[in-house]
Amino acid sequence: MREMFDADPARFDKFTLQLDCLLLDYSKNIISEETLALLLNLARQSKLEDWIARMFNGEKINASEQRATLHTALRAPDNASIYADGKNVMPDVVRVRNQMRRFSEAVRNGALRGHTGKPFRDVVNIGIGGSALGPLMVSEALKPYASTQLSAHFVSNVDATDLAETLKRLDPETTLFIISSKTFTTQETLTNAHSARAWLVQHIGAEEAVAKHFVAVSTNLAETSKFGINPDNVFEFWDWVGGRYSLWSAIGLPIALSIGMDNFENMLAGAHVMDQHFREAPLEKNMPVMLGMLGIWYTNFCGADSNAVLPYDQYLQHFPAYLQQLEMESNGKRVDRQGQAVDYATQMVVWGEPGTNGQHSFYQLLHQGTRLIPADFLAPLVSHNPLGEHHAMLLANCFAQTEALMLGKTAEEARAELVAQGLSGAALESLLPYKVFPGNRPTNTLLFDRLDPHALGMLVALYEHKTFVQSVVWNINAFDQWGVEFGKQLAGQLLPELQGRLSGKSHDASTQGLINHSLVRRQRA
Ligand code: G6Q
Repeated sequence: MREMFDADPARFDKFTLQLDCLLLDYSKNIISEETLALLLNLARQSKLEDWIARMFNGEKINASEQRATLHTALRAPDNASIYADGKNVMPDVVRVRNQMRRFSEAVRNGALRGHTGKPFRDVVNIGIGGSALGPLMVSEALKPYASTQLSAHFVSNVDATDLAETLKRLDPETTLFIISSKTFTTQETLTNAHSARAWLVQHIGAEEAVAKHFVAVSTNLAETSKFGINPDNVFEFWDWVGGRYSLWSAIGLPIALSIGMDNFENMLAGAHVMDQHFREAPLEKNMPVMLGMLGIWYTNFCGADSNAVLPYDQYLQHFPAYLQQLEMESNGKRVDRQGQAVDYATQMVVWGEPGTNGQHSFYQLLHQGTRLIPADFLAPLVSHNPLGEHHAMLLANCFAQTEALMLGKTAEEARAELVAQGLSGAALESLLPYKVFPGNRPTNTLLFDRLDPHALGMLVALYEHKTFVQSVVWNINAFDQWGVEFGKQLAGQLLPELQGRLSGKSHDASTQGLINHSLVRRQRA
């Protein structure tokens, strides 16, 4: 890369894309113009343009579940017409958007209150995976826009600690629960929901309180009414919204409650800008296509197996975890669309932490480890907290890291530094190898003006579409999740044995040993 930058002063201009408030600099990648042209040929050969059109047009591209994939409809303007199964989905989308607006405004302005007449102060979202990670990530990211009157909490884990530690600090009279579950059959969510309900009823002393303190977001209206949730308090969504693509639907209700529906809709509008761009821009000017094809380059041509996401923004602290689900659940697949096992690598492991914290821990491996780890650096140009020199320092660190990863430090440069520090002879020679940085480590940099709802919407949609681009090239279905379903199926099987109610099924020696050990030790403990 050093040589390519030296040879071409226009490299930054050639290898950047700008859309609205978002700049993607992909010039610090191990690519030439020829590499890019070849990668785009691969995208064309994979019929990427057709697949993009098929997704936006509501075709059932999620073949193993026989479903359309229309999260893009959730951020389309009210007057759009988008069809799934021959039916325009927009009237339903708009109906639920309006319901979210009415409800969030009434809670926020105190018109809607708890059983004892007090306004709500805390909202607890009970949901897991796609019904939690998106709202959690966005609520944190857009904290500067959040109401100071209403705090959002997220309970996911079936580990009672999650619920108990959350409820410990809350007043039942002013707490609103949102049970978020597409299927409304997920063990963790229903267990937490029942325990939350018991907590509420016990503290308020009235079963009727449930109607005022519980709402649900689900596609399964039969199960929500079985739970006892008033149908007026159920926010619907549809099977063409995948769990990990659902934050734009009523699954985003905790976001709307926290930042208000206007801000929520600004986020939808940002995502829509990215949707239009993805749909219309030629491949060579298309941001999600570029990010996706660079990922293909490192995965399938350079042998990389992990991808770091490094937001230089504390508000984006949950963004890597969110992307982990988005990308790894979507493209962590080994069988292609024809049901054949693939003989090439698919999704990389996604991981990351906010900068600058990561610089003081795992960046060592990025700079001097033996692995190739492409990394995405993200940063806002303006901070919501303009305090002294902080933001300039943050940006300086971000840019300095991508520069150092690209340039490295040659033996000659390291030697000159050591000489300048007064070292010579054997002392210098023995230290020298440790001071050399190979460089040529690839990064993308994504800059946005500030982390506002619009920019965040663009950013999330960018990664959604990047994920789709890669699935097309890998010829896999990004929208099913049989591995997650498998976990759900396993969840209930062992329970009776651990409770000592059943000693049925024979297990492998390890699993049986763990069960036996637990039965004995749990009783003693
Ligand atoms: C998302 C996944 C998964 C799902 C959770 C919760 O794409 O399918 O993370 O969101 O398992 O499922 P429910 O919303 O049905 O409770």
